[in-house]
Amino acid sequence: MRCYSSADIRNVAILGHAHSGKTCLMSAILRTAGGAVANGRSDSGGGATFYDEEEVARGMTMANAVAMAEWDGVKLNLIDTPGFHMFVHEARAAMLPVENALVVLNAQTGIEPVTETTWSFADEVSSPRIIVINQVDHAKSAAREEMLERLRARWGRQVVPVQLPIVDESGFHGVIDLVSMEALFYRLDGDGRGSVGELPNAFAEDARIAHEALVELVAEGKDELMDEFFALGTIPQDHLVEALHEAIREDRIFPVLYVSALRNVGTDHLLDFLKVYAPSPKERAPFATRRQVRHGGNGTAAVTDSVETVMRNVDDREPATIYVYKTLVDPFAGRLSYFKVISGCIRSEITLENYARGESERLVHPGVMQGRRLLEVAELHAGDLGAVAKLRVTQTGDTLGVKGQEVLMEPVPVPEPVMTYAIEPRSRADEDKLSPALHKLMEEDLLLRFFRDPQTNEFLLAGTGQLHIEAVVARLRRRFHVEVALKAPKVPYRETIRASSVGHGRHKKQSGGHGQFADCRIRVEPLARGSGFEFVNDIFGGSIPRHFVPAVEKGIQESAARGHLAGYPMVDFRAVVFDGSYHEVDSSEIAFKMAGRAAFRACMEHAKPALLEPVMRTEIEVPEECAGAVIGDLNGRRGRIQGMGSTVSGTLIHAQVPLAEMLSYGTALTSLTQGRGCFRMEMDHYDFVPAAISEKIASGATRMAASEPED
Ligand SMILES: Nc1nc2c(ncn2[C@@H]2O[C@H](COP(=O)(O)OP(=O)(O)OP(=O)(O)O)[C@@H](O)[C@H]2O)c(=O)[nH]1
Ligand SMILES: [Mg+2]
Repeated sequence: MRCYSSADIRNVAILGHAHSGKTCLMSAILRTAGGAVANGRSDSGGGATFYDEEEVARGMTMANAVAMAEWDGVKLNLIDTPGFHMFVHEARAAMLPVENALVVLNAQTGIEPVTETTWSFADEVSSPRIIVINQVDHAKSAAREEMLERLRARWGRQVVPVQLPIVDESGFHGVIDLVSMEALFYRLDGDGRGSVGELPNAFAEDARIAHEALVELVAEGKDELMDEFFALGTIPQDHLVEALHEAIREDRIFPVLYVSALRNVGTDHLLDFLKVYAPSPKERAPFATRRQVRHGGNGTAAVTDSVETVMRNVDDREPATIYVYKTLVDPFAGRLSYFKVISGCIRSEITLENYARGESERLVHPGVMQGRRLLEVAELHAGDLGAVAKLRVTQTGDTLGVKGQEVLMEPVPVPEPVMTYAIEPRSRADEDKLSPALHKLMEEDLLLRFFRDPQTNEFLLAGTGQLHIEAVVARLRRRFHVEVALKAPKVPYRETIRASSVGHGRHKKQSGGHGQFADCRIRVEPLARGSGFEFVNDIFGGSIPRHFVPAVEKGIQESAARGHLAGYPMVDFRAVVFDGSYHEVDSSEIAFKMAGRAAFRACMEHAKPALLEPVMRTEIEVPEECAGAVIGDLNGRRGRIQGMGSTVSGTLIHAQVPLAEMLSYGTALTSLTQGRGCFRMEMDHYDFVPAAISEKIASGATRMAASEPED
């Protein structure tokens, strides 16, 4: 495999709503460039970038997939991202390693909810955006001008076509390059390579107008180009190419291209476009990294640490630094770490420090990814995307670099999981294999959480929704041969208090030799939502020796973690220890911990404990005629409508709804909208559970308090 220098690399993330055709486009690109496993039509399931059977079975991308295409002297590193809302955080993680976002739209529907979300991810990092309108072959494609109007209404007048699609009675079979004014014609389901032909008369006038609009927009804001434009009525092609490249790099223009990924039309032109106009990693702004600096310690000054920002240019001459943006764990081949070369040059056998984990790692035979295959390369230059097998401790989000040149990249934030399910291993053997298998899956999937319910001792899996957890269960079976049964989802309730109260806890035992003695008085006070837990030591005069106070706090926290009403952790309160007594010989940390627990329990008698539930910020998109029924249903789910808007494909409803009412919302929405609605939700805040419901939850819960272990 050939090595490419930074200037000959293009890193591109493919973003967009579910089913816009991103994976299909990736396959079309790979087929056209000729490097991919040939597999017939570009949409067939086993494409180079479908990672596992779950994705094939469900026909959707669930995690970022990486492949590369060599095209006319450049290497394109492509990251195919999921468009289903449940996995959209992956698209966000894909933005760090790339310099370009290819935003794929479905020609029938245009901008959809996830298009907006992923657009905002690109916006966050000021990434250039190239808009690709796909599925132009479809009979129901929206009219070209109407679609452009919609895009401009949303994203501004920087949206400008650089191509015209040639659609006539024989369908979509060609494109006109609005820079060179050449027409390219394609064979449907062919090799994706167009042949230059005569510009059809019927399109000549449209092409001329569109060319002028493009030239004008590119020239705007550049005095010398404007002068040239006014003097000549146009800009010479080489100036136009250069200026368009610059405008795209600086995010001043969002170019629009047209393809049919399914029929492989327009693909080579898209590749040419990326080669000429998409910025290479060399052209990006330097990465801002952090470095911990130690001051003082020379005998007089105290040692202090501070953090400074270090800018890293994407340059081979800078110290080698890589950022791991994805991990894949294979039961046989082991761990595969996908990385971005932030700076420097990576060769086989290089040893790099993993700063955060304080370990060094040797990169043996690093290479580039082609789907699941690792192709070895001699060198990876600054800005390239690579991968390496069998790192020992490195995880997604870690930075590695040359010893003594410690820097850290800020990892891409991962949202909190919203749904928790209980799972039950089918047999003892399954139970033994469960935890190691899940820990491997969690390395790949940062949103997956695995823990035990302290109340029922059940195994719990938390993720972004039912589909996510079902896919994990299927992966456990297929990849690790672990069988588990999925049980009903759980709501992560919390408990809190509504009133202040005081409590007294005394722990006293006289059994044989040493006795045990501790005594404390505490006060609990409610705090604002989201405050968590605060502890205040208000002991004067040493009624409890200072070194025993942390034990009191520990006792309170342990008891609070088990809740009071229904076994859920208690939050948003302050505990103040203000008095107590001790015994010179019999007092111990354990005794004070026990007294802390007892005092906390005593407080609960008068602190008016209450249950809190998660309330979700929900967005539901439905056809206009279904909006009334959907809102009525939301009211029945204790939902509060926050606002409504209209989108291209219907009505968008914003609401806040308790998670407990949304556990099987997918099914309900499907039947309310005949499958045409979609929704997404994320955690907004915790709120009190209404009394009647709270009583039911409390009476249904297995109380642990009575059987609290004595340690
Ligand atoms: N007619 C037509 N159908 C297409 C085209 N591109 C994709 N499709 C179809 O659209 C469906 C979805 O395609 P995918 O490539 O899996 O879509 P995606 O954007 O990767 O979807 P997610 O991975 O879920 O985000 C498939 O059934 C494709 O056959 C196209 O150019 N024309
Ligand atoms: Mg896909």
